[in-house]
Amino acid sequence: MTSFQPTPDDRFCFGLWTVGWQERDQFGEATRAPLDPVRTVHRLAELGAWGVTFHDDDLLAVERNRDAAIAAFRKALDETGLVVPAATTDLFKHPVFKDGAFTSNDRDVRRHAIRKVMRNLDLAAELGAKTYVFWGGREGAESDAAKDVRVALERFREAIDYLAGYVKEQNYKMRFALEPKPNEPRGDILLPTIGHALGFISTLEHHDMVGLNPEVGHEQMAGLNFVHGIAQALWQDKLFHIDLNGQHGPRYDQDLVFGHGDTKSAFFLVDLLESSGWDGPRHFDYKPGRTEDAEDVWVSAEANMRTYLILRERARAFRADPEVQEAMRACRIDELAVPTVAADESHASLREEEFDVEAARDRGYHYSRLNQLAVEHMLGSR
Ligand SMILES: [Mn+2]
Repeated sequence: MTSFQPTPDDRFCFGLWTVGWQERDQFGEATRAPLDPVRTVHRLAELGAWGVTFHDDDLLAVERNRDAAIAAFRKALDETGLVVPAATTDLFKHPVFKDGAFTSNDRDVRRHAIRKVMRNLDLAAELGAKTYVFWGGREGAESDAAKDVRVALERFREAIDYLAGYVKEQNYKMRFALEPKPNEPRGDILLPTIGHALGFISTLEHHDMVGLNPEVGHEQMAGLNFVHGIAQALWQDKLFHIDLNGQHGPRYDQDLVFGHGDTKSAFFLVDLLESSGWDGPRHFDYKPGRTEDAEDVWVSAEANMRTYLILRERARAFRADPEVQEAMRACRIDELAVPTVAADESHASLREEEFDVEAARDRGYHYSRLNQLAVEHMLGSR
């Protein structure tokens, strides 16, 4: 029996803002005290995590002097061996960003936002971050009259290209990952889904170094299939990073523990990541519940990793089961990998081919059996 004990080889990492979340919401004040990032680094290392990520302002949770905070954070990283695979900028908390950062109607705010990112890019590069995440939480609107969306997208493009140019000029070995979200905190956020973001990236001058950081709950808030979104991002070589968490369908952003929302989708997500050979970090972007105390926070952190490991073991068992393999062949999954038209085939050969439509109409695909096998493996009954 596997112990489901995480190790650094599993490449699990957490944002400082996840376990450090004090649980302020629209209706109530914080239920937990601020958490010292130094303590977070040590606790995550003890739990078997591999890395830690941060927003520029997260480092100042307890120590308000930036240089002192960075020095203490570095020391904790050195002591534990935890790495910093990614970092990001807080462009949403301060009231100055109330109309957005890169797309605020106020030009001075847009310039301030770009400066704030550049400053943290330097720190992220120093700490060895390979990915820089952009979540445009305030880039959006509540009124379609108040924002010229075409122009806002042009400013968004300008900012990302400008910053990508900066990274290239500084020779930082870093790529950008855009994080789509449909709404919250804005009524409507720009680049709301994986598909919108992929379309946007194709317009960039520096599109080669810009990909995605999709989050489970963000796509599910829009009623979309996260596994399909990740599959398309992988197919387009644009999955640069991933935010794992849980969500119960279209509603407010829940940021539950990974697997504590739509567990079946989580099973197929792990199956996809593992079977595709994706070698990026397994990054958790969740929030411990409002009901949880200072110790419960670490129980919930561990739960993310355990759930991933359990689902990984279940997904591997699913793939390895001869009955599943036989069921997949019966579903003709392998046939989808055969090009529809052969490379050397003439147009006439396809046009003139005889085909018995009536016989094909009656052929079943036998998906129920395969789906049930997946459910049984997921539930541990096989
Ligand atoms: Mn979220």
